[in-house]
Amino acid sequence: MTVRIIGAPTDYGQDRRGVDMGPSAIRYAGLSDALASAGVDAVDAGDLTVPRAEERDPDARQPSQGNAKFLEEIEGVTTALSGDVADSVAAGETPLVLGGDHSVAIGSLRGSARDAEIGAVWFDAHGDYNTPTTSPSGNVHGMPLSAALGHAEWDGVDWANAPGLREENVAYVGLRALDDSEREAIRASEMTAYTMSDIDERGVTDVVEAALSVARDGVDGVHVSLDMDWLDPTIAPGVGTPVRGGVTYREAHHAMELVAEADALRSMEVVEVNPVLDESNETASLATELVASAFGKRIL
Ligand code: HAR
Ligand code: MN
Ligand code: MN
Ligand code: MN
Repeated sequence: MTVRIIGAPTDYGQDRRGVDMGPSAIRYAGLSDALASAGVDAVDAGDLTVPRAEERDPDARQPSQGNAKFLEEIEGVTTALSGDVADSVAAGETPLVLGGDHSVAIGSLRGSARDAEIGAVWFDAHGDYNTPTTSPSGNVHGMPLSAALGHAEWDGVDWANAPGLREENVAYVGLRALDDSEREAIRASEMTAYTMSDIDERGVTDVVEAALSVARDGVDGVHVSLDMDWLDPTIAPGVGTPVRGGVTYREAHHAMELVAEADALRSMEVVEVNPVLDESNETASLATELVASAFGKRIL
């Protein structure tokens, strides 16, 4: 397997500067060694060019963009990203996108689904299912799934849709922080949602196996989206929106090992690493370890 590393150093999707340094922090933490330890060949495509947020106005938006901040900038970043992801898949590689905040998923999903039907497993504390209308914050990192699924509020925002992704093939793992309208929308959707309570009751093996089978059912491959705030903040402090009660180190590793075992990985992203908020780059370091497990690293 050849993995193409694509850095997306963007922080337009949320309010806390520093997450744009995520790709550097993850590489510095030893990503290429981690991938080598998984036995895959890695090609580093470098970073996308992203204009600095200080030079842009979050409120310079069209009425059609609702509450969504920096939507034009996010269009630029995710359009470039989706092209690179799609080209990488077409070349027979497995793209690994380094965020950046979770708005990059709009580009990863659209690119991964350019010529295919895909599913997605969303490892996250959050639902990321708000729309420009329902979002309490206006931050697009809380909206990528509704955008990719082409919800009505995104009509006319074609660059954000991933037509090859259907709700029926989306599974959440580890949810624990939803807005009220988001909770209702998830309940009304065809997506499958496993919360932290499900992990408490059923264990991580059962939950992740179920999520993977939902995602891979009848599709060409699976996109794995790993938001580092999925993990408990005691082991992953370097994120912009930490939520207590996340998965442990062992649970996270085992979940990623199950991803590798499923042998359905088409594309992956690891997002929300913010080195400014981190402690000695430990969140970035953990990200590299989890990526290695997802790409097949074994203890023995
Ligand atoms: N739901 C909240 C909002 O829409 C918080 C979203 C936080 N999202 C992430 N990504 N950190 O999962 O603003
Ligand atoms: Mn997220
Ligand atoms: Mn999150
Ligand atoms: Mn295991």
